[in-house]
Amino acid sequence: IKNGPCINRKYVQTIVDFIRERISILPTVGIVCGSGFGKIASRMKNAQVLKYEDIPNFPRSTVVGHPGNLVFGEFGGKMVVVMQGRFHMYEGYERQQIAIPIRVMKLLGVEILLLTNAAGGLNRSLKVGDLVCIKDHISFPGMSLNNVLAGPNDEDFGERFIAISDAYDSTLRSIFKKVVAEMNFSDVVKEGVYAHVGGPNYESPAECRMLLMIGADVVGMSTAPEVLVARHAGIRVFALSLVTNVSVLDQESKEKASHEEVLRATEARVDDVEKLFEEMISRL
Ligand code: CYT
Repeated sequence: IKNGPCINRKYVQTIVDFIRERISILPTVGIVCGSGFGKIASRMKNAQVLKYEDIPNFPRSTVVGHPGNLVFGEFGGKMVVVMQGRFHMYEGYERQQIAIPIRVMKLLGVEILLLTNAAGGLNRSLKVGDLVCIKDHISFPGMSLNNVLAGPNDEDFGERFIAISDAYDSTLRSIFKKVVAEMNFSDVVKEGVYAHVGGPNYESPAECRMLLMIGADVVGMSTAPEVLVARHAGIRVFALSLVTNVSVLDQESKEKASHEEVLRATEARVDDVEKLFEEMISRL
């Protein structure tokens, strides 16, 4: 196992100091925006923006649909920081670098993290546009020593060995479900297991059949590493997948996944997610 940069307390503190010198807002809630979800921040009040490229030691966004901004502001009556654009290992980052923004959030004071992602729908009951509240995950990189937490452990953040049986906070899921029912979104919201794969290619039909067989409902290339870093540091987590395409299980099918399709599907649902999150945050 290679040691990438050690994302220890000192490394993260330099970033936090840089942010604190420029931003007066002290966030308690963090949001990570998946592909095309950057718009979630559009209703924030008194927003202050830092570009990733202007923050020393911070990774850069390289994927279309991931603008690369940290936005601070008021949302749902709370102080919030939004990551417009996330990092994936397939972009070439050392796996430890995925931890940087989450540890920055921790030192800024974030206690609750909401994550979004674009995902393929494996479960045949899922349709494009459905939202899946994640209750558990299967992470192939996580299980195979491409785990974001592998490497020297910084005890300042958390313990070496952590339980993740309660990673997806049941109280936060209940609050979300209540908001969903009250705002009449019940018919498009489900709950399920997220399979995390390395990417960057979309999954093959045989891979999708396997994922379905082992108990996954949706599949994507993100979220699980950030969840692990957040749980390691004691941040409570809520994660939501948007089904941007229905996974192809049959080689003979003419259907094909594409990033354009993913961004189109997100565009159609991002305002709804923004409203649900705003209401959910107001109840935290
Ligand atoms: N797969 C994926 N859609 C997919 O089918 N990894 C993201 C979005």
